[in-house]
Amino acid sequence: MDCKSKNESLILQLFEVSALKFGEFKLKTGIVSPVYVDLRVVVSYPSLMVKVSELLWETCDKLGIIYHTVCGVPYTALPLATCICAQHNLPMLIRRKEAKDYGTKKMLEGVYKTGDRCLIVEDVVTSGSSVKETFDLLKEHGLNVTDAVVLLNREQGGQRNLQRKGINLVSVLTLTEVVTTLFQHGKVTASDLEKKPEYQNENKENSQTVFPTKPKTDERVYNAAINIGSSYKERGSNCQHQMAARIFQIMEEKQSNLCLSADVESSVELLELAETLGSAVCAIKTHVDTLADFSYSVVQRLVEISKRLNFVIFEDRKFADTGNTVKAQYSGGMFKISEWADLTNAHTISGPGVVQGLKACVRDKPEKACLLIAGMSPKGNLINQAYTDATVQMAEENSDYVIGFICTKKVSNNPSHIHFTPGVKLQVGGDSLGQQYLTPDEVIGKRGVDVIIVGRGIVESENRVKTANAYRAAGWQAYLKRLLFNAGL
Ligand code: S5P
Repeated sequence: MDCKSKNESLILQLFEVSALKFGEFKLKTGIVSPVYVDLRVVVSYPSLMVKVSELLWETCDKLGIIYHTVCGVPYTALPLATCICAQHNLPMLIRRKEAKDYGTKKMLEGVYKTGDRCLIVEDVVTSGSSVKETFDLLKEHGLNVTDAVVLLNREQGGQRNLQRKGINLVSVLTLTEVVTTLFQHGKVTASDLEKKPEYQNENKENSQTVFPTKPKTDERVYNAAINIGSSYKERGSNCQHQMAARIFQIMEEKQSNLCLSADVESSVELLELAETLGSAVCAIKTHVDTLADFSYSVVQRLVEISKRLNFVIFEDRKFADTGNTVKAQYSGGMFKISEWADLTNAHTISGPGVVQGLKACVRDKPEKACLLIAGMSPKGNLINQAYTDATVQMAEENSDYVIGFICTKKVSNNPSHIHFTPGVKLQVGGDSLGQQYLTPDEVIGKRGVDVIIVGRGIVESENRVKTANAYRAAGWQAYLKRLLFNAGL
């Protein structure tokens, strides 16, 4: 079994024995969290305990360090350390939580020499304070401690806090991985992870107690600036426009916030992309004017595929003229975009007339919708904050047709608005013509947008299906992580 499937089966087993629970739980730090991890129950399942200790060992074994001894952080990790030591013939140390008031009064039990290299074992790390206490005690006793291995890193600053003290923390699982896996297996839903308004304030106060000097570590900054606590599902059920509701629903159903930018020159290639990648995406974005062999039957085929594979068609026409002209461009010419595209987009440079003109074409088609361009990805583009603000205002005034934005960060606090972001690749970078790329984690997680638009990252890859699935997974994982952190973990 590879590492990923071992982790997957472990997560499912931990869930089965209620070591992972979803609800509302007050943590030791005072924070109210939707996820509670209680690994104490593992002692009641011997085969699971052995499995956990093996995975802990495999994880730290990769560091290639020889340890003389192992010390578990009391209490849950004690049996885990015991299993590791018994299986790998290593001496163990026991840290006492309180000194005996008789006898030796020792805080550390076991046989060791000054300078012995000791591995710390822990079940869950949140802020890292328990590992730190064990580390301090071992150091006081002259042991050489550089590493700690943990079953679950809750990704709430522990790793960074420990790094600052010179402790390298390695983990078998992260909370994001746990939640993503349980989500994929239908064991947890987005609403299980949502921010409960009643405990937002409580968390705000208590977060100070976790990191008194620097409340927001890099890991926590993930959520903090952006307050989009609701899931796509929740937002979809509360929005008025049917196309917005449909997109939110598709995202939730397909677990995909990926829009493929199918920038190709041949109709055959466009349809092939739609057939092969349609099931992995929530939308396919076209530039039909780049097709050398456009014919209306191609878009009819595309519509048929979109219905079958459940995605929306977004023609990236970027209308920018007077209302009267865009009206003719949208409904007429050889493309007749308003007939087949579910979604299109417009620049706001020419003022609200552009939206009025577009809207006039689809009065009898209330499902059609538009995104306004509130921000752009290329270097040196001329959009500034005032332009963005005016664009958001224009969207608010046309909510019967405008459902969101093209942007590079979240621009609107209206939860019905969907933020689509182009300029996305798995690695940051750019092209020779000014395009700039950010990662899914950056735009969904840190900048709070909803949909990643990916073109060449997928289209130019060797294996488009595999790559599209990698983008889909990255986008979805960033969304789940954002939900988790917004919930105040
Ligand atoms: O600011 C923008 C707006 C858009 S819609 N920057 C963009 O790149 N786009 C479009 O997204 C662009 O026209 C292209 O179709 C896609 C990005 O493609 P990629 O190959 O660079 O991922």
